[in-house]
Amino acid sequence: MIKGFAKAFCLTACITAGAACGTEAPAPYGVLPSQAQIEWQKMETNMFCHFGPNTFTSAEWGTGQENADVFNPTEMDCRQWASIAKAAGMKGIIITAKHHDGFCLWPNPVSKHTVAQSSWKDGKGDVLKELSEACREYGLKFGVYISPWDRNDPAYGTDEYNDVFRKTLESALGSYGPVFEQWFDGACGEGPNGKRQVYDWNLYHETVYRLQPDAIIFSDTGPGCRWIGNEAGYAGKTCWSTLDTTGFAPGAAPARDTLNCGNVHGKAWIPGEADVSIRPGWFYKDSENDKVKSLSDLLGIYYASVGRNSLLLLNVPPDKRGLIYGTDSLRLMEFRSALDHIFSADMSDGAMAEASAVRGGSGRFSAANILDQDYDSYWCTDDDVTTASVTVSLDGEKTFNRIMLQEYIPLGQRIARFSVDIKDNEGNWTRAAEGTTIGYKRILLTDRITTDAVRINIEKSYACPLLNGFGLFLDDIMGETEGWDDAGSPGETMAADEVLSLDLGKVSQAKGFFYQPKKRGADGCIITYDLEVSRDGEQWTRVFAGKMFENIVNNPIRQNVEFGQNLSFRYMRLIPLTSSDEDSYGVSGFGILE
Ligand code: FUL
Repeated sequence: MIKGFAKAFCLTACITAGAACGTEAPAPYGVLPSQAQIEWQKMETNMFCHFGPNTFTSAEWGTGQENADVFNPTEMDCRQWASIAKAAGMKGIIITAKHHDGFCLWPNPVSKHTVAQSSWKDGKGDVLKELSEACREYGLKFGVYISPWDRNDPAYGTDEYNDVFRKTLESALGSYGPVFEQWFDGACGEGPNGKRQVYDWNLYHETVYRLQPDAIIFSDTGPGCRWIGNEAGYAGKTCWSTLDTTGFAPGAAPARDTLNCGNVHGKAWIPGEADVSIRPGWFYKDSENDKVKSLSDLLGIYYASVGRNSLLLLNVPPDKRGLIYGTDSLRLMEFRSALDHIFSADMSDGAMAEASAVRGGSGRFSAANILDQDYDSYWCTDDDVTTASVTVSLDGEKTFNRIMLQEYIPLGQRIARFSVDIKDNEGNWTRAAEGTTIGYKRILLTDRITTDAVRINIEKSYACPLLNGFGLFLDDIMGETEGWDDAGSPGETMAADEVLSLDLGKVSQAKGFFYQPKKRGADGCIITYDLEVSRDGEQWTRVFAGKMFENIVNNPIRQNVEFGQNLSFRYMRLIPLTSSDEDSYGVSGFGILE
């Protein structure tokens, strides 16, 4: 990138203005990120790997009763995962070291349900060892997901379990080198004894920080970073990195909308992390090999996560061989090359920037700083100036449809409203885009624009604004508009106690059924249910009683449920027992699996 011109302009401005280049930097505003959080935010995209017994049983939530021998990858190669992640531009990998089924991918001495009890590699295998080594080899950071909810551990639901879990953390976090992120799932379901656990979060956090002082602790309330409130990978268009957590805890978090947008003036710095799977489910399933997200899905997710002040944690689940499946790997490569293609040509290269106000008139804080490649140089105004604009004169006419802005977050997140104007042929300014928060990074999607000048207007900021990055890009792959939030939710809305019925017209054979809630779980989804079938509509056979759609609330995708054998019937009815919405549930599909 040629941004030297901007630099030269900065120096000239400083000298000609005769300004005091020694002007002091602004004081920090509000709560601030830690150094570890700043480094974490700069990672931008990481890979998630869901791997464990569910990989082999096609479950989303294992029961914990699976035989350890179920886990038997035939060709596991963590170097393949790492090389793919690296080539995809990911900066780290987080592995499900222990999911809700309790199975540990490393020989955890305090568990009897681990790789050591399996016949995989004669009980001598250790996924965490292999993956942490592969990450080191490929220059990636290594992180772990360790679920406190454990459907296997006999102590789960008793005080004793908190200590078992502490030892589990010590074993996983103390044996494999640096861990950049500890992923805590807030889920708190029943253990094998039918009891729920009262989690000792203070103990867990203290244990993580003792062993990994720089680790970012993820949960739906942080403290290191927060769940973005959905498993579809999108942050709010307004996204504060600050959050109020008083009175909340992991698993008892603020409303999803709050997690999605954060709290303005929130008391803690807990930036958003958007997790989403490249497939419908979190674990690998043969049946989803043709449902890997498209390139434009992934680009949409990127803009809605990284482009909205969040980190993207993209799940790419290894298959039964213990390898990343070809389609997923190919899609990641397409994703990377698309991002490289879009973001390597910055239409603001060679531009000049001039601001309506510059702090102390100093070159140190001049507008040109938004055009250089130095993260720590920024434009800012005097303390009492909270509205200002920066005009960027391009090096000739340029065409773009993505506008990227960065706020210098080490001194706090301040900007609450901004707009971007462009100069038309007659020299008039017209509005091209507007937004609320910026944060670490904001990417605005616009129609294709051709112009030679752009003006950024900071319209509301809680303290003098600081911008350190700006870019203009042309995405000729995904199309022009955002589309992301606009998709409707086709389907029906049913009363919560209404039975879903199906008449196949004649007696037919089926190996299972499916239920598909509305997009993004609109109007609620059925969580637990009974399912009955009948040949004549009079005599009914109950196939399932009190069964649960696993993880449907967080990830409201089509649920395929197999009967375990072929059944012949003409009528089928799904009787909802509980729904995520008290009054209703949505349905966009209900049918048989043939
Ligand atoms: C959820 C879990 O219940 C899912 O199975 C998955 O691991 C997802 C990332 O987090 O809370």
